[in-house]
Amino acid sequence: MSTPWHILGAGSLGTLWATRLARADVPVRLIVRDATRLQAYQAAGGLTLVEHGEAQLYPVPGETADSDEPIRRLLVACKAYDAEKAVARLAHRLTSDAELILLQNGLGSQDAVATQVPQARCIFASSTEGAFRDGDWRVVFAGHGYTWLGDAGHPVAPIWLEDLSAAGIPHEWSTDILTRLWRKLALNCAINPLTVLHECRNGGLQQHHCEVATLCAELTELLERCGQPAAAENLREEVERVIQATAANFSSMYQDVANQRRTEISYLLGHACKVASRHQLNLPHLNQLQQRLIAHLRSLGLPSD
Ligand code: NAD
Ligand code: KPL
Repeated sequence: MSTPWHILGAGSLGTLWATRLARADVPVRLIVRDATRLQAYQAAGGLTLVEHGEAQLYPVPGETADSDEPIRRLLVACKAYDAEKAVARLAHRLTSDAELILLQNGLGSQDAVATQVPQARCIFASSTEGAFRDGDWRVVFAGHGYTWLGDAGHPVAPIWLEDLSAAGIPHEWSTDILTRLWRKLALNCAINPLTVLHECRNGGLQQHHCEVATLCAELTELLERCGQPAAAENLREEVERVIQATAANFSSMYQDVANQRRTEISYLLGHACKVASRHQLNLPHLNQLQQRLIAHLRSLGLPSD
């Protein structure tokens, strides 16, 4: 039997991957938070994927971190702020040749996870696929996209990419995954906080053209200073293009705030400001944006980290 995929986190992306792998007869196990969640999961009978309006149930076996099967291949599908703790609970089950695929948005959580599991190979991912939960253990496949995977320290692609091909998960092995993650982080920093503060759709930022341009100039400076010149190229033009192309959408951070969910601010704007200060780079507008966003989140009673 081929190596099983353990999926940590039964949320939107975790379910999207688990169900497609299971559909292709790839062995999959779902790791849920605790015994209570496991009981609820077993009562539901599996994970449901809703695609093109049709729901299909996949009876993926579930377990908790306390199960004792060794883990060789782990998809970490938690939010960035949960990843380090969630992986720490599994560290004792990882084999000496274990590989982790880290699906988190932003930067910072990947290094925190890698420090927890020095024996494992950590592969970073950046995804433009979109999914959301419309019930417990149910996910709607909302936006087709692509997932780039890469390992900054080791350019050879892993053999299990063939499982992704079999499962119809569009992907590409990337030798510049850090550049991709920094570019996405910069886009998210230029767009998402402003949509929260101005309470608008992405397209609403066309009324705040100067503010966006000033942020892009500071983000460009940051990317160049921290050794990511390729991620800095024509950033403002791409931000403007994304604002136009996604004008009718609400950004992911806007949606988190509107649904009173914790945001990933520390791994996006917070990470950018932290790295800037490490490089003694003065970026006043980016820092001010972070302060405004933190104050706004606190005023709503939401975590600001
Ligand atoms: P989600 O909140 O839907 O799912 C995360 C899941 O992890 C939750 O079910 C949570 O209960 C679970 N979890 C947390 N700690 C756990 C633990 N210790 N043990 C077991 N389970 C645990 O999140 P998501 O939307 O799937 O996002 C995951 C990551 O992917 C984020 O960084 C997000 O920014 C990124 N991302 C999401 C999308 C999307 O469309 N949803 C698209 C691109 C990138
Ligand atoms: O990725 C995005 C998000 O909503 O998180 C966009 C808006 C496309 C860029 O910031």
